[in-house]
Amino acid sequence: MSAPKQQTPGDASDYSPQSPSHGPDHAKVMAFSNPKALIASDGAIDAELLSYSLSPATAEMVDAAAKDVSEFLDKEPSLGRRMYGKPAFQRRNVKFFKKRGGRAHGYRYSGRLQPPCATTPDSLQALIEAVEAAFPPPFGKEVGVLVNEYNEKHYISQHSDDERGIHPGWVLTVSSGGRRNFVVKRKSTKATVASADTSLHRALLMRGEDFQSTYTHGVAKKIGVPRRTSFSFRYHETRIDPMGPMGPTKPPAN
Ligand SMILES: O=C(O)CCC(=O)C(=O)O
Repeated sequence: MSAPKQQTPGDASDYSPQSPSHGPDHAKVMAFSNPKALIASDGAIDAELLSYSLSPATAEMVDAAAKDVSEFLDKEPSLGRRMYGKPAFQRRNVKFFKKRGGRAHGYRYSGRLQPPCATTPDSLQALIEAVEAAFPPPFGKEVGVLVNEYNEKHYISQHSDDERGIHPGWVLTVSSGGRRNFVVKRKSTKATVASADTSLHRALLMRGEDFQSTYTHGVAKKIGVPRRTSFSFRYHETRIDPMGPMGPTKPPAN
């Protein structure tokens, strides 16, 4: 049997959102509550997919932020490389945001650094603050958010979020709009281990130091559904250490 894993920030001891300690009904007002494991850790592998309930106020905040960020997103931005002889571009609209006054450099994925948007709308600022209050980042890191907006033909291929500059054991994806399936597959077998309807599971936490090395996740296209916006919150380093342990790995194909 393998030795118990060492705890890292974001491990089981601290995945419960911080709750106000007073008031009879505090569960009702908690921004994120009632975590349910859609994928459970099995003892040897520290990797869980947890679905959180959103409070009504948080759900409203997410929907407002989805509307407010749309104008700032890069529409199907280039991947800066060619595939099958043609310029490759991302099959969705994207932008990285940080909290106002924050120091996150940006989000490095697909071999490129997405710098933070110069504007963080009020609704998104409130949402980042709610996430930070519920899931306080470890020392030296702060919450940043990659927004992905999908029309019915948009998608994100199966991939892992194991690039440098982020904490590898904590990624929270919060959804607004059209119903999609957030699919998690085991890397070794390609078997699907979870397929979460994002209109029912609006806040999904990929937690655990083995999650990204064990699984891939992705969202397939779905014709006929309304636009969906996702907010992928991560704990970002406030500077990127090129010698750090989280070197770039295989990016999503698009
Ligand atoms: O839209 C989603 O929920 C997935 C986003 C995602 O996989 C990512 O930002 O890496």
